[in-house]
Amino acid sequence: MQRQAFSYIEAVISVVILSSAVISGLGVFGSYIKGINTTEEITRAQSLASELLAEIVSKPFEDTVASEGSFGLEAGETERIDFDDVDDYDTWIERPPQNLNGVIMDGSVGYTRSVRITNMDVATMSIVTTNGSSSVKKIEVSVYKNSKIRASLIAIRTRNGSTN
Ligand SMILES: [Ca+2]
Ligand SMILES: [Ca+2]
Repeated sequence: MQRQAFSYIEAVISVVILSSAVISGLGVFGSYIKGINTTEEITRAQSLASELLAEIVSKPFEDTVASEGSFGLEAGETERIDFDDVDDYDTWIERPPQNLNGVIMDGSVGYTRSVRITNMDVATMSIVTTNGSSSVKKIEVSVYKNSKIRASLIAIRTRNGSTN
């Protein structure tokens, strides 16, 4: 009888140990899946950021119809397809990211693309100056997934067209 009692306790202990092993195993598995998701998000975000950065870098330094030192949107420019110079993209936000025709890009639901254009001091290449006041612009494209930053790419554009 006493032996049976021990067996029962042993069985309970075994079940408890098994349960905790399964739970901790699930925890590790959960972290593993989360890690994969984060890596995929970063890869996707970098791709979305570089695609838009390449588009912006390819544009003229400033609008050809505006006076030198212009910054921001010119008349009639409201959609990305209208943008024809680097600073037109300042404060542009896409949620979710779209192609030039406004079609949501594959696998981009939940992502947000935002752009910041800033004039920089020519000599130091680091001090941000007043809009339209210098010959160097910093282009920064950031991509978020569910409000978490997943990629941020920066390019420097100068008035003469060089990105170096
Ligand atoms: Ca402009
Ligand atoms: Ca423009």
